[in-house]
Amino acid sequence: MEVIKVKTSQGGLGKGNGCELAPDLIIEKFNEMFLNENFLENKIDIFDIDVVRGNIEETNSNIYKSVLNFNKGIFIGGDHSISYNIFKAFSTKYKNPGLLVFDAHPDCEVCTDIATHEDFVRKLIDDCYLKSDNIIIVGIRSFSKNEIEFLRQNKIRFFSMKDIFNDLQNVCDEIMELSRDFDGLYLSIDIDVVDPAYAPGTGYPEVGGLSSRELIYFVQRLKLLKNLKFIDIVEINPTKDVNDLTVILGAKILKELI
Ligand SMILES: [Mn+2]
Repeated sequence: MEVIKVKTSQGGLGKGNGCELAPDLIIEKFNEMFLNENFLENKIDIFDIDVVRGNIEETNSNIYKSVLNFNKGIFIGGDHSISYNIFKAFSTKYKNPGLLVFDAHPDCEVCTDIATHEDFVRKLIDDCYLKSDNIIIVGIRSFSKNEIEFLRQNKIRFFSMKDIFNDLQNVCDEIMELSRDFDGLYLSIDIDVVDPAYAPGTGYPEVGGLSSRELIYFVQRLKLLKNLKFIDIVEINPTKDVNDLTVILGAKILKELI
């Protein structure tokens, strides 16, 4: 499997500073792990996207151009704004591309000129790279009025943390069913979907989230989807981490995904 490092926090509005350190540390922990839970020893080929310090436009255009070269891959960020350009490139490859996002937040704030980690989902829709029917958001539990209005107006499907708590397995069944409709599926995992008790190393910790085991459960099922082509893991911030727990969780997710 191709693993692509995207070492930037330029779209993280300051809160993401430090996320650029995550890819190298995650790979380091990954390399210390043995078999995954399916008893497989999985190998990865590592690539790096060229990040231009202090120049988000150039960084973004490098992300877009580099991603066009991949047909499958796991991207390790980085702040969540990277998903904008990765998905934009991904969307050129499919007739009916879908986005499945795990996140504590909908990332649907009113858009800025350049995508940030607070508005990339809305911007993908506004810029017509993503149909609002083709997005599923999972695990949200913190949102602004603006964002809920946007989700409702655009009839965007979401499963809140409350829905998941009530019925984890059925929610997962439903997500699997919905995800099969797309000819290409992109899975984006913002680590803040996990409870900060398990994943403290992130910019906007939100209590009441998934346990690490619950996220692993989702990941182990979702990876069985044949149309799943692109994945990203974002918003891990080693400078805010405790005992490397969040970095280790990132490495574990990577291990289970391959
Ligand atoms: Mn996010």
